[in-house]
Amino acid sequence: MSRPVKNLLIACYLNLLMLSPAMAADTLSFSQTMVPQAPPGAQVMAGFMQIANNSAQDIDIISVSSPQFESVEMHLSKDVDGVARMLPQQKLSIKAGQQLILKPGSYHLMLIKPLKALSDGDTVELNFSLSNEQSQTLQVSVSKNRGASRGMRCGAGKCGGGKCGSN
Ligand SMILES: [Cu+2]
Repeated sequence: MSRPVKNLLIACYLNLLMLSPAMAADTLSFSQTMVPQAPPGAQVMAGFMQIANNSAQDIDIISVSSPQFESVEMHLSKDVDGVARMLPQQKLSIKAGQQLILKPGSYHLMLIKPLKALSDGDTVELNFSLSNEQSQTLQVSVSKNRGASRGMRCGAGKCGGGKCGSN
């Protein structure tokens, strides 16, 4: 390898080193976040969002928690033999530079047993633990029915009180 090329490579490498603190910013970025308001007395709420992995490595979300809920699970809605089921996921994997969409009928967060009732305009705090040992916090506002919640309630087989299809 000629010396000029080698020097150039070293210069590039040093540049990368200097850039790395900026790149150490959040591993995941969140957009289109939504927690639809649930009917009074509901014991579960859902969280939808787009999650982009900004890092150069594959990332798993290994757990999610919220100070406002007893627990948070990661679910995948799926048709199993014609029946809509929600399958708990041990993790949500997002490949380097890719994104994962959490939406009704697919992957979503299941917010279980709110410690107090949450309605339109309240904020839900979600804490994500990642496979790279980082954790990230996200604030999502609870929003009134935007259509998605209806599909969720019925599609998920959670239509308590004969409410399914009535709205
Ligand atoms: Cu679910």
